[in-house]
Amino acid sequence: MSTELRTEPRLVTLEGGEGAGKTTVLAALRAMLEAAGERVVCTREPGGTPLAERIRALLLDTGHEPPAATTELLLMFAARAQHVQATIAPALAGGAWVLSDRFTDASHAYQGAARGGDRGLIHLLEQRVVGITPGLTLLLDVPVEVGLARARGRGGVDRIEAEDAAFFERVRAGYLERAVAEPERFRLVDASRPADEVAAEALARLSAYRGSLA
Ligand code: Z5A
Repeated sequence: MSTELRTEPRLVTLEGGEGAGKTTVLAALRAMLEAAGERVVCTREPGGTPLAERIRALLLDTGHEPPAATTELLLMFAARAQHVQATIAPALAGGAWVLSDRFTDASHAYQGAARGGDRGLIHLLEQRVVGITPGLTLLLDVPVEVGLARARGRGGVDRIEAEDAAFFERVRAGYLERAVAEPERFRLVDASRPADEVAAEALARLSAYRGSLA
């Protein structure tokens, strides 16, 4: 499907499966950009605005009727629509960098590849509802068993984290498929290594990318 998305060079996204270390890396990227004198907005999906955070709670809560797959998909995009309009677009317009812990690639990987959702609908929603794509996406890739052990070692499992390993294998394959399809946007980072090495590689990737924009 042809893309009608506008690339936002200062929108940088972190993606990966469970326990890949996105949250940890995000803090290092923010520190690097701020030290270089840039303004940075860190955000996450689903979430990133008060309303979108309420949608996140609905999506991840285990204590109510589980959403149907299409409901889950549409709620992810409802949260994203709000996130783009209320947080991301104003920050970019103001000249900030936006670092987002997950964005639309997550819907392709989780709702598309793993859940078996309608890929055509996901592309359509991306084009009509989101309209933008990151300039750089760091995909923190980690074997499923390693990531799950990290995430579950933290305690407290939400509705999506409770899926089985086969689901997360499909998530990983879905992300890798997207990275192969868009090599100019994605940088693959081997996230099975110690946290400081993962952060160092992510920093080097962002630094090189930022240099290429100058
Ligand atoms: N989801 C979706 O289905 N569709 C969508 O469109 C979107 C999201 C946007 C919430 O995402 C859920 O929503 C997520 C995907 C789905 N569901 N799942 N499952 P989230 O990003 O908020 O939640 P998460 O993926 O569960 O985050 P996470 O497990 O916290 O992953 P992380 O941020 O990549 O990891 P971390 O918090 O930095 O690290 C996890 C633990 O591992 C922590 O104890 C660290 O100290 C440790 N860690 C981190 N790096 C390392 C290394 N390198 N070595 C050893 N230990 C490490």
